[in-house]
Amino acid sequence: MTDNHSSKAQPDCDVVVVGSGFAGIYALWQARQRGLSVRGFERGSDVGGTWYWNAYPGARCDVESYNYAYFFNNDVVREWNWSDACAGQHEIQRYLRFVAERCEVLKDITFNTKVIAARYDEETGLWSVQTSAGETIVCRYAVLAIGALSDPKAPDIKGVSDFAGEAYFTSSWPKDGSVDLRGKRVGVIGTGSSGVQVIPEIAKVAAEVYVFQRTANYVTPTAAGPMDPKLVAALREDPQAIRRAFRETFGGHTPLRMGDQRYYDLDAAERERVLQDAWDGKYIGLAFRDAYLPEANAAISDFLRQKMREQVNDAWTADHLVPWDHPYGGKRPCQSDVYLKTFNQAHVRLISLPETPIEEIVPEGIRTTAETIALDVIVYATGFDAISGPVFAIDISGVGGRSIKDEWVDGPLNYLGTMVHGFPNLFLPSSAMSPSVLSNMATLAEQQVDFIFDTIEWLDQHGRPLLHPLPVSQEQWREETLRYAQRRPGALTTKSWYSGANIPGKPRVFMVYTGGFKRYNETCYRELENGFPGYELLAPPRARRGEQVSGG
Ligand code: NA7
Repeated sequence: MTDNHSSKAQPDCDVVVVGSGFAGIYALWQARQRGLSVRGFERGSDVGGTWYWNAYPGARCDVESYNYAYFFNNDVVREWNWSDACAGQHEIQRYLRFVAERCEVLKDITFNTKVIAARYDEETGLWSVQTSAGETIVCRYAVLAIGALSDPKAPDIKGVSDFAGEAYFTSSWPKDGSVDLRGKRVGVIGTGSSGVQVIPEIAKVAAEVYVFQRTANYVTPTAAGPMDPKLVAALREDPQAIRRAFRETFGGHTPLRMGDQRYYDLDAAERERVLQDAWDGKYIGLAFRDAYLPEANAAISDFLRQKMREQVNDAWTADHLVPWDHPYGGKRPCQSDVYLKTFNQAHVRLISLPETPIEEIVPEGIRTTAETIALDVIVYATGFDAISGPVFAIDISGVGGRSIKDEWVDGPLNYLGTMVHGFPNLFLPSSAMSPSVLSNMATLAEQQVDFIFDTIEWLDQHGRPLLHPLPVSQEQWREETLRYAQRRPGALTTKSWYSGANIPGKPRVFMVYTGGFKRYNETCYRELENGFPGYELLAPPRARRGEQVSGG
């Protein structure tokens, strides 16, 4: 039952889940498992979240399929066959559809519907969630499983709308097969993971390709390829053991390969051999056990620059494709076996924007300070307003009508990456200050959703109080996040989307908790086991005492 009245004393359902990516699908399933009534909303026409929208040619996950998957359900693990060790976008989206069907959550999702606002009502202690279809749903708990990379960054370039040709964004690539780049002159702006993946695909069919690069990125070999049958068998044997084991690790997964020697235990020749082995074995970022130490990181960065240069024939192009401004890991490294070699083709040209910046996009193409490049198509691979952007895309107001935008004017502030002071019973999985994009997002989705629904169950068993973190817990959590970031080479010195530096005017706050998955998980559950000492429990408002919704 729904209407447009936002101050109802009784909820329409227990939980609203926004988004149907990894976290959203699992949240819908968890709600049903725990006997809660739930409504899901998804702006796309199918499940998948990030893996629904980023349907550009070449899109692929840089985490191995074996790790980047659900483990909560043995049947799902045993029935699904990954065709690739690092699955592509189509396969991951099909997988998420399969899980949603298998777990019977599709019936709870309203597709093609954006959630535009979520307002907390202090009288009732309930949330009113408003959709683009004009519906308002009142609920006890709101779970915004809206992802970290779901709010595309607007291209901050003059004249974008003046271009007379076709324009596409990697972040919302048409899914109907209508894009035909054969024989066309194509300009690509952006050389992050999306650019690095899409450029070789475009070069296969386009007549001319111009790559507009502002910052070069590290590009390492991909682990894509056939799945190892032995690994598949091991996965299926005891999925729950794997699930438990992942939560005991630093990154929420067990890399298939990693170096077992320490940089400091080796001499120069041994280090070179270890680096070469790691390059050949496709685990260069984890070449040493102490790869996180600055000197080991510098050795990896230098080695990578050399390996990258070797793949490019033209000296000027090679020089410019190599990153000099940040250490390995300062920005998200890219993976591709073919990207750099693509520049050896005569019809592919690198435009280095630090030397010849884009002045403006004009009807016939892109004008830099040096020339006007005529184009039929522009592809924007310009990234996202990451992590906090998706939160701001919804008009969220809490206690006293305070908007989350105002609360986060100096950068995101929350506790354990899931809850914000002044926004009781609102949960933000995959948001700021969680292991997020620097961990295995699939494991994180399961862990955060488990923690959220364990919290909800606890609240329901304790008289349904309202829960939000104490301000001091948020401050301490932000400090802890910063403390760990300081230990990470390049984290605080690199202009990356991890710290909001890709968005003009965005506060520079490192938004990812890098204390490790194990520590994160333990901290969450310590709160729950001790009755939430880092939070404030508010008595349930009189208006909704005794209300019964579950099981709808
Ligand atoms: P990224 O990694 O944020 O990359 C965006 C790219 O676009 C990056 O090279 C930017 O250069 C470039 N960019 C952005 N705005 C402009 C303008 N105005 N002019 C020129 N170049 C621009 O996004 P992706 O989609 O590639 O990857 C996102 C994540 O998805 C990735 O990290 C993986 O985790 C998966 P910059 O570096 O800012 O100088």
